[in-house]
Amino acid sequence: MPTFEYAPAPESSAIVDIQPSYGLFIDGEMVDPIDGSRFKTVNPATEEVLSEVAAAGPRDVDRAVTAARAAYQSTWSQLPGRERGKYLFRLARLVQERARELAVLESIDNGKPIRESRDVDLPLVAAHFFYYAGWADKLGYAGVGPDPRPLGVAAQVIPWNFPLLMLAWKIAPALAAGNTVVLKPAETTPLTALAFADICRQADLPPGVANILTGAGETGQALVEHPGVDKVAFTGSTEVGRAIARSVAGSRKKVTLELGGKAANVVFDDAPIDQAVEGIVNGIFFNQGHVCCAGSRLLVQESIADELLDRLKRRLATLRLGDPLDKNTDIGAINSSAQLDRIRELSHAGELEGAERWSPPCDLPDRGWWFPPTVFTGVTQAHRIAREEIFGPVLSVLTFRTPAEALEKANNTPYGLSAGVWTDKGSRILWMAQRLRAGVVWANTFNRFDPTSPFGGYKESGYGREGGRHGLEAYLDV
Ligand code: TAP
Repeated sequence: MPTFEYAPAPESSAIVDIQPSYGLFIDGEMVDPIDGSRFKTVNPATEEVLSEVAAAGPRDVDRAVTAARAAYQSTWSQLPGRERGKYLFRLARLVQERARELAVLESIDNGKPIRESRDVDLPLVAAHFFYYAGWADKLGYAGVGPDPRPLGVAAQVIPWNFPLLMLAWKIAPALAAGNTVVLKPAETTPLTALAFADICRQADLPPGVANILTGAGETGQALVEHPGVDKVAFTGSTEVGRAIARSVAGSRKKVTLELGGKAANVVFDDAPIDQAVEGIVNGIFFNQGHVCCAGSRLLVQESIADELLDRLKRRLATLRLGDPLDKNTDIGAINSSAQLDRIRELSHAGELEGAERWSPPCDLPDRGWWFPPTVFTGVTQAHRIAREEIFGPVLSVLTFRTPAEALEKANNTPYGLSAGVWTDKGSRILWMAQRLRAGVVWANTFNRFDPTSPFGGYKESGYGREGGRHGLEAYLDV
């Protein structure tokens, strides 16, 4: 097969203006942290320091929660829904207007390819604000009673894999429902949340309605444990989710947890193979596999396994890894050296346990944090790489003979966030979908998101739903 060389097509970073340092966004203003602590945020593709960002301490958390409470009582909860909706529409339009700048900033701070931040993350961010803007004056029709009330102040903690998109998933429904928020972005990806703070000012959002506190895990902990908080919304690892659930147990706080996953992507022998190969690639190599609902376990029917793996490997050899700002790039940088260590450690465990490791020929850049697309075959259900979330571009392949065996293997996981089914038969899709213990089941596609669709997990993948009208319920007193 001929291979084509691409000339580099770098997106310019001139559109972003990264400040040498940032404060905290509290009560509509950027302020310095009380104890003056700061940390660095780094470009994972180059290891260059991008900026120094404030680390919020307990007193800053208190200031932010107090500001959110005051804004809740004096303005936000008093505004008619249609007025709140106007602000949300304004935020949505400003996100769209500044989409290119935000996409470049996201790729620089996170390492994800510009193609993805530009074509997936940013359109979905705007879509979430538009969608929930439309709900703000229709809460009585959300199916949770005729006159639902907001909860108050929401503490929101998000991870680094989709920084601005997770912010949108959290802030848009909370504000539409009449709550005010204090949000903590992940330590390694604070910059787009800080750009969003600027958008809140541009939109003239009343001070204190949305507050952004940068910081590490301790800031998140102080925020979710603050007694002035009415609602906790967390997306991140199962381990931290458990600690949060324990810390708020017995309090009046309402909690939603969106945690990890180990999704099965199940390919039957009657599946359209080329489409399935694209779905497998999108399922696990999109966003470097830093996706909670990634299709990290491929379950393929034994009779087509050899052919499917052949085609998959040929396809993987065409993926381009490198500069996240190059529009040709398919696989960007791993977000942090800590995450790279974890991916390496689990991949090494896969080899030690006897699975066969394969990657296409792939030059890794000298600087930055990178991991090539990797496939493990000969994986059994007992292997760590079949059970633990790797959160990287690593696919574990298992085979099955019958639908019942596929189902049994797919459900044999402590997680339950998502799953995929590839088959020509509608009846089989329905049979599988009814039996798979997963919050989202994709049929002949994978990793599709829409603000109208609820998303969330079973078992160790957490509880509560985000997205759709179900996502409103989590922010309403019902
Ligand atoms: P975590 O280490 O859990 O971090 C998530 C967020 O919680 C970060 O902002 C983190 O701050 C903060 N945090 C850390 N310790 C905390 C504590 N004790 N109390 C309160 N907040 C605390 O996860 P991660 O490594 O960033 O993200 C990867 C995980 O998130 C994966 O397991 C993935 O599956 C899951 N995830 C799930 C979903 C959904 S929707 N289910 C979506 C995306 C990611 P620092 O960044 O400073 O550590």
